[in-house]
Amino acid sequence: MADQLRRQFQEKYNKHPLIIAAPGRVNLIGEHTDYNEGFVLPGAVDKKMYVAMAENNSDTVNVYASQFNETYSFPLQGIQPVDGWMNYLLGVTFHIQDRGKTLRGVDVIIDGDVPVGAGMSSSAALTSAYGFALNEIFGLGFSRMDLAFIGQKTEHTFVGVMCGIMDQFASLHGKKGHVMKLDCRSLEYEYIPFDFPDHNIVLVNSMVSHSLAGSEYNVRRQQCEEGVAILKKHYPGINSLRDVSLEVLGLHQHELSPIVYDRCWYVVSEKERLMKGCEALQKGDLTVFGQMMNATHQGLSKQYSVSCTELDFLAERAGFIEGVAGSRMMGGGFGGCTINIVRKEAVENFTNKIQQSFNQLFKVVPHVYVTQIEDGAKAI
Ligand code: GAF
Repeated sequence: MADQLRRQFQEKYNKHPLIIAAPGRVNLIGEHTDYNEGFVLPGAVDKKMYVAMAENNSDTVNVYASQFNETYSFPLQGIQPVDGWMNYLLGVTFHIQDRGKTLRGVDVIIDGDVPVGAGMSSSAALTSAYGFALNEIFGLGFSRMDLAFIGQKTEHTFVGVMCGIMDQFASLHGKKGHVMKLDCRSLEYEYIPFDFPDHNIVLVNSMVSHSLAGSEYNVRRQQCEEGVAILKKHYPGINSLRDVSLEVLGLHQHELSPIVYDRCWYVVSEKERLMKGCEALQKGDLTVFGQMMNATHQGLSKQYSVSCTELDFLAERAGFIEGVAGSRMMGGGFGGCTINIVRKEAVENFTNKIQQSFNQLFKVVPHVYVTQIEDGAKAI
């Protein structure tokens, strides 16, 4: 990919670019916990977004998006949100300047193989790669965490998704062969080896693009905040669902609407599940870890209502296929992929079976990605 991009850049702009690769992510467990100040357990994967960039001695950013065969140019001043993929670049450019940094014009090519709308955070990979490239070229001095916040702020203010920090964090901090246990309150994190040579992390794409995700995602976040506001009246020390136990939640069930109660119940139980899951992972116990994943799917589907028929089918069907330790929908939901932990020698059979039965029912063959856990954003 790097050589191809270099050639393409040379042909289009007649210059040598800096090339940054930033990965998409998987999340083993801890879903919809990041914006509730809980823990998450993501890892960066071998599907990446690439940004090739060089200065152009102007005040304009010129972008060519290979995947869409589209070009887009914008001046560095007066940036406003628009509709479309360029919003991610506009947002990052805006927020870097908003932090008092001076940019000059650049020529850019973007490309990548993170499936869009598949819940593998192609957008975080793009904002991370683009921000990382600007940081390098102009010596802006941002840390990886700063770049993650710039990407997150872009989602909030230019895209309108009030996401947590997990995706941007994972794309920028990933480490080959490791998942990251991130405390989304303190932002402290620890690398945990994902050391299971006999197993693969296999993603199955429901082929439903998560277009509803934006608005419904924000609604979930508001419902969690509504629960917190009610509980806070009794316990002023509660600042997020991170501070709530199932016991406290149960005591005040009658004060919460049934929907808000269900949403909070899911998040609080997911928080506990993540801790048990991490322990199991560290002991090398994929059986228990898989049970946690399955329970997460049930919670996301029933109490949190972010699944869909296709994802429910994939998670349930996986449970009947030999060699599968656990399966659940992954990411924001309403489409995208399931994540499955599958014994290596069973992957081929798993792929055939899940594709066949999904195709029978939904008349489309789901894409299957056998992923490796890789390093975060870097120059290549
Ligand atoms: C999306 C968001 F971007 C993340 O911040 C996270 O909340 C995730 O959904 C759900 O765990 O990927």
